[in-house]
Amino acid sequence: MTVKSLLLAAVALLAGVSTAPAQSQAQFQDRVFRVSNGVSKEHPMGNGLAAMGACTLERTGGKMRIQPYWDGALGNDLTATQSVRSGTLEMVLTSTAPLTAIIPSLGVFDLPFLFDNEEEADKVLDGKAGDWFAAKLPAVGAVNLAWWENGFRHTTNSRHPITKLEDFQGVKMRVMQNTIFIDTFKELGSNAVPMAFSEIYSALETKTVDGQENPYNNIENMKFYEVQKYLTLSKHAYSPTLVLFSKRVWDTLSAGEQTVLKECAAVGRAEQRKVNREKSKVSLANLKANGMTVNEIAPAELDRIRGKLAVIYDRHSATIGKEALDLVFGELKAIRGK
Ligand code: TK8
Repeated sequence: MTVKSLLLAAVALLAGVSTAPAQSQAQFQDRVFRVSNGVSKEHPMGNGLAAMGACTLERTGGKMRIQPYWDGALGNDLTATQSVRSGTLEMVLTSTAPLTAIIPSLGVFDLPFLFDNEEEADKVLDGKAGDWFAAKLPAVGAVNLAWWENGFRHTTNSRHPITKLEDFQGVKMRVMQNTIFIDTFKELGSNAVPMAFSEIYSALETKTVDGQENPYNNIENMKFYEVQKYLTLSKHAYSPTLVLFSKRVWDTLSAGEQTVLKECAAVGRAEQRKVNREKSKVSLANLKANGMTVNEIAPAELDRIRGKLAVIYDRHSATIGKEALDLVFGELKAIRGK
């Protein structure tokens, strides 16, 4: 080191300015971030978390570890989210639906038949609309690292095939703890019973409820086929998954650590969506192989059901809010070209 550079370093030191190269400032500390899941470890959420965890270990020289917990061991969507908000839990993978009491505008994703396909969902969630919703989370104590996928929801029950609107009449249907889902299934004529995900299997087994609605992967992952005879391919809603991180913990991390988490959550997103969609096809076949009677609803009848549910949009638009509705429907119009 020349005399000149020594003098410059001394001056910088006195001025409190680090002379270390930028990249070494991203000091990675030994971290273990626990993540709560309602599903079991064989679910594609596990593939996403494995990819995300491999990424964080690689990017931090083995310092930052993602530690999944399964089957609601650390709470259900809502209670685990409350733990994340309080800072007693680092992460949770949760559907948006149970959080609408905290952020009402998320209810837009619960509107029946909002999305027609995954491509639309990805474009809306990964674009300015998804960013708009994510920007609301720090105010309630969370940071959304990325949008992952729960998926398109279908209906199962133990009483009879649902082939037409009238078949919903009187069916006791478990729904997520969400006012729009409760209202939707009441409008169809069902007795909507809000319940946490972890309670579904025993409620179906004891006939406390007749049916429930979830993506194929969840129906298989939780073995609902053991206690449900009929699967109707209603595709009545698409559920996004939030990868929520505790803001209290987030604020203790360096900028470098925060960047690794965000970028690795995006790596996990690609893997989780890919496996979720691949597995969804196999899962439907497995449900049939496990004895479920599967039926589709005729297009004309599905239009009739969609028409019946149009009122849900009117009844919940005020709660969701004009800005969220205009944003999502504006994005969908741009995507669909109409
Ligand atoms: C799992 C839940 C589940 C959801 C439900 O934690 O509750 O029916 O579809 O995926 O988020």
